[in-house]
Amino acid sequence: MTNSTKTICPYCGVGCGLEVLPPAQPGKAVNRDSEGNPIWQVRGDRSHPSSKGKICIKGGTVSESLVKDRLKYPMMRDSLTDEFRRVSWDEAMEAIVNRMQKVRLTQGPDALCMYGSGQFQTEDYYIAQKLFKGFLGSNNFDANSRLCMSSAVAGYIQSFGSDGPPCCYEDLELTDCAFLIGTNTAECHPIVFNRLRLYHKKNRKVKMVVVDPRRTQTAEAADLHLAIKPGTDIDLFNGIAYLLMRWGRIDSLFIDECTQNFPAYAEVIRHYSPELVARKCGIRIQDLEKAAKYWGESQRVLSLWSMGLNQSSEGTAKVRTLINLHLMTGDIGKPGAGPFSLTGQPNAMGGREAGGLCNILPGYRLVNNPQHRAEVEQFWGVRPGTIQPQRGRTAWEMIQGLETGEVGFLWIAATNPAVSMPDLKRTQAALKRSPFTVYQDAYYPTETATYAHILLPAAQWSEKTGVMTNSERVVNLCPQFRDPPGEARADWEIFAEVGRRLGFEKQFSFPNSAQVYAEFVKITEGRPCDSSGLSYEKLRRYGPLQWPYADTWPCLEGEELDRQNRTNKRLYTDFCFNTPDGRARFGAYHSRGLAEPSDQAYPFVLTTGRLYGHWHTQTRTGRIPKINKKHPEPFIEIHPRDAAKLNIKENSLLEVRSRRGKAYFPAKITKEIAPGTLFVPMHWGALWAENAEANALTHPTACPSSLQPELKTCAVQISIARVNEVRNQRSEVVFETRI
Ligand SMILES: Nc1nc2c(c(=O)[nH]1)N[C@H]1C(S)=C(S)[C@@H](COP(=O)(O)OP(=O)(O)OC[C@H]3O[C@@H](n4cnc5c(=O)[nH]c(N)nc54)[C@H](O)[C@@H]3O)O[C@H]1N2
Ligand SMILES: Nc1nc2c(c(=O)[nH]1)N[C@H]1C(S)=C(S)[C@@H](COP(=O)(O)OP(=O)(O)OC[C@H]3O[C@@H](n4cnc5c(=O)[nH]c(N)nc54)[C@H](O)[C@@H]3O)O[C@H]1N2
Ligand code: SF4
Ligand SMILES: [Mo]
Repeated sequence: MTNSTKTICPYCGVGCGLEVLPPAQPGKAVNRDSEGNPIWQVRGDRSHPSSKGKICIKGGTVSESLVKDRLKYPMMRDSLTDEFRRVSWDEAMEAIVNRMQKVRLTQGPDALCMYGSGQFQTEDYYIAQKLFKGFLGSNNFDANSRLCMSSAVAGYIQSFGSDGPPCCYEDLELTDCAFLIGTNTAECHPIVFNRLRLYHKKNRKVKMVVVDPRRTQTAEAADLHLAIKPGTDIDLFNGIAYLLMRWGRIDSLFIDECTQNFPAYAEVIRHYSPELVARKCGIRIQDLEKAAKYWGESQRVLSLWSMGLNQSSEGTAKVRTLINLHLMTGDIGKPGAGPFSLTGQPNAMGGREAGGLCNILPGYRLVNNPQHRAEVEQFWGVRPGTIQPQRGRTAWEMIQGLETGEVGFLWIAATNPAVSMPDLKRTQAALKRSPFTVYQDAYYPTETATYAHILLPAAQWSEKTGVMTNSERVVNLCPQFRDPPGEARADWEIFAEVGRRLGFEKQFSFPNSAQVYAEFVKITEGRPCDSSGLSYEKLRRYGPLQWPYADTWPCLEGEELDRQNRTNKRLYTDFCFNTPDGRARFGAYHSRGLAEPSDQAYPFVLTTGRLYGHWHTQTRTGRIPKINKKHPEPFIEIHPRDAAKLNIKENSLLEVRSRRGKAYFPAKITKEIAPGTLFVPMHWGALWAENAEANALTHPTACPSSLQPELKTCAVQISIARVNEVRNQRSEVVFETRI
């Protein structure tokens, strides 16, 4: 084979290994997309430890998305009603730096905000933290992980003393019982799911339980599907705990030696009798007992979760009540067992390591910890007290800051909030009021570009070299193998140039991304996510490596790999946690339920989520014919009984209203959804369909601890739309505005 490059897939957090080959191969016709552009060939990398050569439709088609509709040059305009004009990088940078300085002077550093993304590479994240938190004195850096993983982060920190998923993918093939909760793994983490399903099929004793209000493809494969009512996860977990306690199926030694706060937890559990729990969750008592029996009788229980838990106004409590079950039965720190959050985006994990949320600092440190701030200040060589002691604005608080005028400068990069934020009409109105918005993306048009004063063209995966960490803490080097289009530049380079132009010449001069990474790993030294032994050179030589990976580890090929395989696959194998006394904490929580339950006026609970082929707001997958063919149109799932009551037929266009807005979707009548519940995919923003935005309906009420909004559910009413009221089809106007 010629010139193949090993990298990982830039879509989901599974982080599958890819091998890419140039479009032209000897003796073969040049590989081209549907428009005739030469495109790189992609296949699974068999040597990758996480995926062993397997990939899904998204990874397999990613190269088709890299050419079309790219933003190539910096663009600028004075007001949102003007046309964009092409400008030089110099002009764009000067405008940005002038504006930042002016806002800092007149409104203070708290008026500066950056909203980034789990689609950054670690180098991008790190330089953005250094710039904002270290040199501008503003903690207002938040990422779309706020909408995604922040409840998992808060749950891990509160239960274990630190962030960090304790498990690895090998556990999928070592467990006796897997609980999949609020995760449609089959569609959203397909290669993780394939590994588990294969093992489950081969081993009849192994149990798989799926907890999801919908009968998803994931649920289809389970031994037991608990179709709980949305928002009743805590009732379920506490109900399982009740039975395990009643049956004496708890690990008293582990509880005594390795945990704290069990008595308060046991006091809460007393209230969750099977009768009550079955009624609240809308499941049969026998099924609840079966789930508890599976958990109690298994030696090794693994739980996997994703947005069904995290995207909730009690997301942290949901995560912690699940972790409680692991603590109560000692199912952690050993092969095949533990609580395992499936990370959404390809490098949301790296973002957490680099401090990429408004409440954290690099190296799994916390903004509100004086010692952590002092350590980072010293490392960056800034005056003590430079890093603000309070957390910055969350993504939603940036929107609120635009409403009040407190935010004077907003920089959005690698995320499309004009589709993905809750309460979209409010979000869009706030973005419209923004005095100055910089939008740094790889594509044009996107919905958020509509609200930008300056567009900066980003080089994306394949066009820059950087590092990404997947769900199981495996760190991967993603080398550049194509040229960026036009004048596009890597995100970290853009941030570093702003740093230099602001006068921090020395601190932001890096000859290449390898040097950025070298600085980043040093700041993780001695921390739970210690990566100080990693470098580009090592990742090139040995391939993907898992953290923790300290600098003190001997550098012996083969032997070293073997050693690392034995020691760092799992966290907490010594049952010593990252709390001051080394003990994990039980969280004692009663359930509160949905922030916006259904009622007479809004009688349905709407849930939102994903489809197998599309990626979020479709900036990439919407441009791939094979994927569009698979999922051509938005839709709303409704149970046949509800449909019959309202005389709704298959494909009837429904008007769906919440307290905040409305949207239109053709009906898909299916028993996969429970009566009283509806489902719409999140993928169709204004560019891809008219009025089919899931987030026109959702609300921003967030978990008080993680500040993650409840994007999963809201209350709605439905009716059949009057004919011709709205067209609901792929929008044709989109590309008229193409640059
Ligand atoms: N194909 C595809 N894969 C992706 C992505 C994508 O866009 N497309 N995005 C990636 C990202 S960033 C993320 S975050 C992940 C998301 O991965 P998932 O979380 O698996 O995906 P979702 O479809 O958002 O939601 C999962 C399930 O939560 C259920 N749910 C809703 N409410 C509740 C509840 O109250 N309790 C429980 N237990 N379940 C509930 C929904 O019915 C849904 O089936 O996927 C990643 N992978
Ligand atoms: N209703 C509802 N809403 C949701 C969710 C839900 O389940 N339901 N899920 C939430 C979750 S979990 C997530 S993660 C968000 C995702 O929401 P978004 O972050 O808005 O989704 P994406 O479409 O992935 O946007 C990523 C953008 O980054 C650009 N990009 C890709 N690579 C690069 C790069 O290297 N540099 C730069 N600068 N740009 C790049 C892409 O072109 C794209 O425009 O949506 C959230 N919103
Ligand atoms: S499972 Fe995720 S990482 Fe793997 S190929 Fe599919 S989208 Fe990419
Ligand atoms: Mo996500």
